[in-house]
Amino acid sequence: MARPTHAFSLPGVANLHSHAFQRAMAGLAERQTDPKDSFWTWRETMYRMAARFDPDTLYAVAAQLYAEMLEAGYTRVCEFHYLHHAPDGTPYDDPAAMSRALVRAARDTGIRMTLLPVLYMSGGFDGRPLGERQRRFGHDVDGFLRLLETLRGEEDAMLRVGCALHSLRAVPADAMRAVVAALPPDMPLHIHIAEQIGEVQDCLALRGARPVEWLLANAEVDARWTLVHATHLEPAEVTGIARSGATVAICPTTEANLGDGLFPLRDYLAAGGAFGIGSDSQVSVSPVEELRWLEYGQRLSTRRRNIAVGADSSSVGETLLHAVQASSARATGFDPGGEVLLLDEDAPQLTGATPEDLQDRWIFSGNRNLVREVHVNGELVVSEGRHRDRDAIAARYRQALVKLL
Ligand code: NGQ
Ligand code: ZN
Repeated sequence: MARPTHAFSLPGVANLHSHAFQRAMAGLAERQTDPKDSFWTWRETMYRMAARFDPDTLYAVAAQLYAEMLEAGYTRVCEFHYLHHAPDGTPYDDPAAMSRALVRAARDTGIRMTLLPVLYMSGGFDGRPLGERQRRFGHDVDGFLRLLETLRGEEDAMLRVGCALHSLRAVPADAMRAVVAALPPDMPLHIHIAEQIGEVQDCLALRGARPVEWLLANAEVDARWTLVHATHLEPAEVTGIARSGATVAICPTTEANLGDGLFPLRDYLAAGGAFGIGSDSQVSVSPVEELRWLEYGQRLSTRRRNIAVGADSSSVGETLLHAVQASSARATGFDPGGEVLLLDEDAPQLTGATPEDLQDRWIFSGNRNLVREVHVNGELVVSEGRHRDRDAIAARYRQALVKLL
């Protein structure tokens, strides 16, 4: 099918950070168990959910999620995948079984995937061993590199394989160096970096520097790197990331949901930094909502309006969407192009839309989904706002959820 050339068409959006399995717990961690509930208590709930998955349920949940992503306008996803082994830590007969479940979900739904197998080795900066619930995440360096090599054999127009380091907490410095040195030079490399104040303090105490500061000093951070949740930054770290050419993956709805803090977008844009967005914990699966809250967070904290604008445009929607497009190829490893959305020209809130205001109207005119068609790599995967296999995928998801819950 030809690429639509149309006044209401826009390029598809890259989702730079996803943990697919967490789709199954969205909305199920919103009851206070202690007045001090935090990211760390949420993480215990998340680990209980993570322990229940097998390749079949992971496939069903990921397929539902990816169909939702396509309907919302995400056309490529970086899957930050660490549920590698059986719950007790024993590898599956096929050590790549969980990875393959995710790849199959992406292929069946028609979303482009950058699979990021995650290296996860220790339970904290002090090098303590993995906790019981973390065992299924773990690898040694050799086993991890073998997994990457196996999966690279599957690459094609719809699949790229990158590499993820879970966090500085979970990857000792020497393992980080060994893995990075062994990677093909063009491979995308993602890491969770500075999401919580607690990890910034632990990093300072045990490595003598803040996480971003430490990474910039101890790795050749460049355009192949994506720093996820670079939330807590000193001014020198803001300019350091911007100068390195790395992309920051900001996940506004998850960062709000988990009480992380606010990324210093205004300073980062002023420094010329690259960024993209991610749906991360899947409390929202919508590029519109991520971008809107990226801007609104800044408005709430500065008490000003129209913050995310650059030298090229005074439009917030255009600036945000342009930035997300500009970082996409480096962060995902896919060339640009071949992913097109068509917005609903009959939607009342797009009445009289022009190329100048279409992007602002898409992002800032409410919650009705305006995506009518989605084309990925020559295939029509969403039409009339519905994924081509929406009903069958949802039926399988419901069965999986009954098992998981
Ligand atoms: C994750 N998610 O790996 O799923 C993390 C939580 C951690 C987010 N940071 C676990 N949003 O960081 O240890
Ligand atoms: Zn994450």
